[in-house]
Amino acid sequence: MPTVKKVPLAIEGMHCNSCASGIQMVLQSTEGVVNASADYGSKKGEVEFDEEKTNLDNVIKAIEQLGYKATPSGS
Ligand SMILES: [Cu+2]
Repeated sequence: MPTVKKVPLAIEGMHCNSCASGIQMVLQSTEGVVNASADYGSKKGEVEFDEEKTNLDNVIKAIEQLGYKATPSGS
């Protein structure tokens, strides 16, 4: 049974809407990620991933490889 976890993210370093859609695209093509979104205006994002296939560290690393900084946000 898949265990999907949803984590809100605070994302630093985005400077336009295409940054946000770039992050979104890369996350969505990352193994184990079920759904992802990023929003330039609010500097926030959200990722849903299958805990059996990946983990939050991998998701954050994928964002860092693009040159942005992501931290899980409380709400
Ligand atoms: Cu940009």
